[in-house]
Amino acid sequence: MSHVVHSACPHDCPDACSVLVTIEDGRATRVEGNPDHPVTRGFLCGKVAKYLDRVYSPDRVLYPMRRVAPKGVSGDGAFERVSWDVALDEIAARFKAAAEEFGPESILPFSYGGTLGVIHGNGMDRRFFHRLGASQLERTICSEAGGVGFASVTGAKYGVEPEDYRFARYIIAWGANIHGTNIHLWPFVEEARRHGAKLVVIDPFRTRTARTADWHLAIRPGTDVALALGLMNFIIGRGLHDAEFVAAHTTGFEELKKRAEEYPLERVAAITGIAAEEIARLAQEYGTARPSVIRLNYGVQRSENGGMAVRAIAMLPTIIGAWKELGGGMTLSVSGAYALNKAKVRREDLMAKALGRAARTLNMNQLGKLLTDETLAPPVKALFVYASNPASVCPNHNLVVEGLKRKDLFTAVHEQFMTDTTDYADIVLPATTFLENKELVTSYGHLHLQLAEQAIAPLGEACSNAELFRRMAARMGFDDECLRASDDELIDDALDTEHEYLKGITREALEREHSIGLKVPRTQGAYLPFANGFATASGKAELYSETVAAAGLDPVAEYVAPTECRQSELAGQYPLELLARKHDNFLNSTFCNLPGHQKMERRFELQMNAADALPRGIAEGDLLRVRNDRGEVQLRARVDDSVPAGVVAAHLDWARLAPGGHINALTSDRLTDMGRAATFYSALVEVEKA
Ligand SMILES: Nc1nc2c(c(=O)[nH]1)N[C@H]1C(S)=C(S)[C@@H](COP(=O)(O)OP(=O)(O)OC[C@H]3O[C@@H](n4cnc5c(=O)[nH]c(N)nc54)[C@H](O)[C@@H]3O)O[C@H]1N2
Ligand SMILES: Nc1nc2c(c(=O)[nH]1)N[C@H]1C(S)=C(S)[C@@H](COP(=O)(O)OP(=O)(O)OC[C@H]3O[C@@H](n4cnc5c(=O)[nH]c(N)nc54)[C@H](O)[C@@H]3O)O[C@H]1N2
Ligand code: SF4
Ligand SMILES: [Mo]
Repeated sequence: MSHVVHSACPHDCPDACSVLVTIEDGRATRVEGNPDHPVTRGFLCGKVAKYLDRVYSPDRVLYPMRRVAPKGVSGDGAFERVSWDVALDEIAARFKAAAEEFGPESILPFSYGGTLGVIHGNGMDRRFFHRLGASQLERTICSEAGGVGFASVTGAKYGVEPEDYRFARYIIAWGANIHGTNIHLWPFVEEARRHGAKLVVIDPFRTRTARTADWHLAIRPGTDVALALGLMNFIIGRGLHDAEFVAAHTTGFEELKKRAEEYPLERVAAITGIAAEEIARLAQEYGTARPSVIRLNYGVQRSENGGMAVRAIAMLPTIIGAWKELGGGMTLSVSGAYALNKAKVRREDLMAKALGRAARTLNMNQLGKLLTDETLAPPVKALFVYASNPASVCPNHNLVVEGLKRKDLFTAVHEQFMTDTTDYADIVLPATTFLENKELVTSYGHLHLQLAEQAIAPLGEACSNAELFRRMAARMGFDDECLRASDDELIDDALDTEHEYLKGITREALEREHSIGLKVPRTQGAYLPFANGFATASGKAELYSETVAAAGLDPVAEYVAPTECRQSELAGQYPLELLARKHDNFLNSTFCNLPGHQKMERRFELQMNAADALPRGIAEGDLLRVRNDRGEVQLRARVDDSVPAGVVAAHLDWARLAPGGHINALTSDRLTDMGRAATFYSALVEVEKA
């Protein structure tokens, strides 16, 4: 007897796939992409197609564990199995002790993208930590610079939906590895190309997307502001902009025109490393092709000036009026359309109950600093990690490890596997995978809200995030009713809104239909988010922004070189720009430990251009030392055409699996110009044979 359950993938990926799970005798025997879902269209990525290897892996953490060996020691004998009661009692006791001596803000929750689900990723956990009065985590490791930059022009994270890419005739993938990180957009791009669309990729790395594109421009990292201003200078100079749209829907065009004039082709070529003729050709084509769409993913904004880069790029579709046409405009994220009642789910008001005010906010990108800074008051004495692997994914890794090793720091980790982070945990708690949970799943890449049904019972003693924090609340003696809410009640709270985009979407409707399109405004079926105005206070796209000026930045846009880039003083010592990228077949640090997934990747290599390898006497396969002031890593040389001269690239993996040290030992915890986000792609290194 087998049956099929509708689930949805809540991993940190724009595609948020509809997943069909076949169940036989209580065991999941097959996962597939739902053929009826308008974006999933019957296939899954290579990572999740093999998801059952993860769910039923012999390495799953299935019981609570307590450390018996010193921190940093892992493997057999490092932990002993304990009961849930013992584990929760110990956490509660340590939390109470920390709160008594240093106040509850000495406790820090740390979570990110293990699950983006509404109730397990951002639901009961928030309620619990708000009620506790713990420090708040500034969750800006991924998308905040771009989010702020984009909204500074348009007012909200709305954008072209994937289904409409088929209508575009000019597509720019700008810092967007569609093939690797957003595969369900690809069939729509291909459909457009069959109808004559041109695909241009702007990326320093020759990704799979770049290799299959019509044109690849290998831009120098961190110089996109200059390219965008240069393109606008050309477009405005030739009168290719849409004067009518600009007049009706923007403010600050004259200021922009003046600023752009400071970016003539030759100057932009010198900054970006792209030939002047190519910039002119791109401007001419983009300025005249209709409809045109820019897929801007998050690559551009992992640079120190990433907020301004996204702001400048967001002006392009605006000045040419691309937003007016079906298949025209830009997509960074469409998450703004998910107007759920987040306040009701997260209950920030509970902080007042604990503290009489809002708790302080600590930035996740600077975890190492936070844990080692002796002046921080109160200090962080207890850390609760869930849905994240900070000892792998955080920049300035060596400092993170130094902090996690602190003997007086208590660390609890809720995980599916023993990871880099559990290597420093005092207590490890077993977490479910998404097949074991019911969940409300949004997306930052499409407009279909989904309800994932629980497909299988939790394995071993694993429990979901929401259940974990219900249990924690009870242990701490919190009697608030909202801390006992069931998964269904949390879903109902999220859907409790009058917002027009969610009209008629109830839990019952989702249980019946599994996936329901958001009720965004449509004209003859077409969703054109900014055709008739923008979501800013003025209703206009702000090419000149007082808010940006108030943040101490140029109110229009201006190229400011990152502190670590080839034009900087540091470049004398460390002349190469490092891109510490994601693997196409892992999801950040997720899947790195699974043998079947490992087989799909070449790992622990440094990709470099012959122009940089030859003068250093480096040949393919050589063992290399890659270093800067923060750390040193050993990797094997791979000399190929993936990167231009002056750029080297490596990939994120698990620190505990990296034979020559972890790549994030080289990345910086400096923050971006907007949004206080991470700067993974602004790091200089030097390379030599080991
Ligand atoms: N397979 C897979 N899929 C994933 C993930 C994964 O790890 N693996 N991660 C998920 C997550 S968390 C996210 S946020 C999304 C992100 O998805 P993407 O936004 O696609 O993320 P990145 O791969 O960081 O960056 C995209 C591209 O930007 C390029 N880039 C770097 N610096 C610059 C620059 O200065 N200018 C320009 N123009 N390009 C630059 C990089 O070389 C990279 O190819 O993907 C999600 N999907
Ligand atoms: N060098 C470098 N570093 C990077 C990046 C990069 O491109 N280069 N990308 C950055 C980006 S964009 C992001 S978003 C971050 C991502 O950083 P993280 O959000 O930490 O992402 P993952 O590495 O996927 O780790 C998620 C962990 O959560 C666990 N998990 C999954 N589901 C659940 C659950 O339901 N409950 C619990 N308790 N645990 C669960 C998984 O087993 C996994 O170990 O990494 C950042 N770090
Ligand atoms: S990781 Fe992304 S592409 Fe893969 S199944 Fe999940 S949502 Fe789909
Ligand atoms: Mo991310």
